[in-house]
Amino acid sequence: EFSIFTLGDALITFDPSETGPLRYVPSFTRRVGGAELNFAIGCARLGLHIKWASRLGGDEFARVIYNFARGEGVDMTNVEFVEGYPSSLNFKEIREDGTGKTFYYRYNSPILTMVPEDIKEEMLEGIDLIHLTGVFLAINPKNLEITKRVLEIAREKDITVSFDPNIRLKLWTLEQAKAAYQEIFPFVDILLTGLDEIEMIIGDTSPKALENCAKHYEIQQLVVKDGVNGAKVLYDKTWYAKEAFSIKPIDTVGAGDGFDAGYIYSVLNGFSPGRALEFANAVGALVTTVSGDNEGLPYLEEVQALIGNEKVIER
Ligand code: KDG
Repeated sequence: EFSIFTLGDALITFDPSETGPLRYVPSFTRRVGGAELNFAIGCARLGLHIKWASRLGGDEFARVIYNFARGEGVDMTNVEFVEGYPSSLNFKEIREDGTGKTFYYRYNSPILTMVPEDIKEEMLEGIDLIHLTGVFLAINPKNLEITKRVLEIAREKDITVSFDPNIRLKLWTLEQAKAAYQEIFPFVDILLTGLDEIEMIIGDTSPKALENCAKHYEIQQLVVKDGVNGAKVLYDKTWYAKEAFSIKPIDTVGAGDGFDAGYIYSVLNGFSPGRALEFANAVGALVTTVSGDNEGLPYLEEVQALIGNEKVIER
């Protein structure tokens, strides 16, 4: 069994009862979100052992997040409750095409109590891969130090590192994001980025520019996600591409996290680059078919069914 480690903040997600501008939405469904937690749930559903390190508040919502994540099979050993901090909230606006907007109420997240010393070597004992994202970095400038501590231990122990920039311009500026990524990229083996994100970071999406970026930072696999246009990877100086599955999206939030989980599953299981992209595309597509940031994350059989075009017996 492969073991993965991730680190990040969770939110209570409020999904709107109706599509359209948030100001006209009368009611919401209370769910759970957070990029790294979505990734963790995606891994758990695919049968991987996943440790999620985090801090939760001292309120009722914190219990909701804890019980939900634990129920999904996420290893909660490194999750602690901190009194005096309320859980962060995220209200979503969803448009007719399934894309959306995020309205954060995320001012004093419990994860702000985490310090670099909280990252202990033992936490990473037996871990095959560490997955980090830019959301954790965006929450507070000091999270860079925590992330670097994880990366230093990863380097010492020779653990593979994957990273998703997950740019959230509602949490920090592009300049701040770029400065942080510059410090992180040299530690990254697998970069999983949206096409629009890498364009923002390096200002160019031509193959040559991406190849230079991978070379400069010694990134072994540079994966570029482009939604309905599919995904590609620069692997060992060669490009591989796969088109997306055509599926009607209901809620696209969390698709990138699902893609990451699918890609990491594929890497750990030794899939070829083309098969890894196909598998990850399938996970990402399935996420969008269900309302919620992680409810649509598939189990292994569901991914296989989509890829193999198997008929699912409904009744
Ligand atoms: O990637 C999906 C996440 O963005 C969502 O679940 C919550 O907005 C969120 C965040 O920033 O973690």
